[in-house]
Amino acid sequence: MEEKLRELQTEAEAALQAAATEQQLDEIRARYLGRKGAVRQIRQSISGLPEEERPLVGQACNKLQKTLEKLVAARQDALAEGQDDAAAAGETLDVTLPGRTPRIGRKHPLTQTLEDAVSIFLGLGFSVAEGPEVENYHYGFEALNYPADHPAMDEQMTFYIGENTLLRSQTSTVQIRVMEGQEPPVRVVVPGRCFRRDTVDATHCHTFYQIEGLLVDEGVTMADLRGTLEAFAQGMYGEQTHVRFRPDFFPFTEPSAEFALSCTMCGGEGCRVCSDTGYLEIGGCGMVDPNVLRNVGYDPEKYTGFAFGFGIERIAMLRHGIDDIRLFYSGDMRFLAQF
Ligand code: 2NL
Repeated sequence: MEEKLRELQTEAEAALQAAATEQQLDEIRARYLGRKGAVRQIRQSISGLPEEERPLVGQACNKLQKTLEKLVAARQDALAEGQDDAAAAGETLDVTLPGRTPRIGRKHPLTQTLEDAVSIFLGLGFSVAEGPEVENYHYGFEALNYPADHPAMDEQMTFYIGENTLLRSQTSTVQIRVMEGQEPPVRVVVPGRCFRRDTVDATHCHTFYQIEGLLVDEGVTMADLRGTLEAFAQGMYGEQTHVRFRPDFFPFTEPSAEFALSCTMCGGEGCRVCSDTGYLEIGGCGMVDPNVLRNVGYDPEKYTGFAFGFGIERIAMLRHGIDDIRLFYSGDMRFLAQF
């Protein structure tokens, strides 16, 4: 029996020495020291031994159990220490490695152009107003002097969320809110996102950015309008730029004009960008219709005003030579990283 105990010890020592993980160590512990382990089995066989051998074998079992418990604990410490070392080795900082350059973001090209445009108007004495993208019929159309049967109000052109709730198709809704809230003089520009049920192509998108301007005071004329737009055009594209007005129609201005700029690419000579016309159509403008002034409680006999509106995408496309509006909304970093 003593022989057997010695063999067991030798075998257990070898197994412990070979244990490489906590899990293996647990298995070995169970095999020798567990409830069904080898030491326990020997203890259970003691009752079958001759009377005089029993105490000796019992003592030997106790000794073996203690020895193995110590060896298991020692091995456990060794393994834990080894794991700490391995973890520490993984965290080593190699200061000779080249650094990782963080990618620096930038403003979207539309944001850049929008901010530059706003900044020109701030320089001309305008302030900035903003308002909701979800509007109602009153601000979207009624206050702007749209007749009840105007096609722009049709579901074919405007996104409706409810009977009386729609996505604004221009930012004029905000100018109405500004005028309702104060007396003249009013001098605001309103940048913002607008929505129209347009089919998406190289020059149209259902979601786009606009800037509209509004100035109402005593004695305001169309010459003030023209001078303002020319100052903007020259600030954006250079001193050589000039403005062309042509008659147009909008429900909210009378008279109304389309405004174009001398071509920013060819200077008016004629090129592909201006389709050989020498001009680029940019937006619309006019003198605020007396009905609109009356709708917000202003006296059209006392006050006159001008207003204009244009898309930011077109301004940015001309600035950077971009020929497809969809690129702005593609999220393609190869495009965006150029600006
Ligand atoms: C265009 C034309 C325009 C206006 C916007 C306006 C606003 C009020 C009163 C009168 Cl509250 N007018 N805005 C006037 C003329 C043209 O936009 O082609 N936009 C892209």
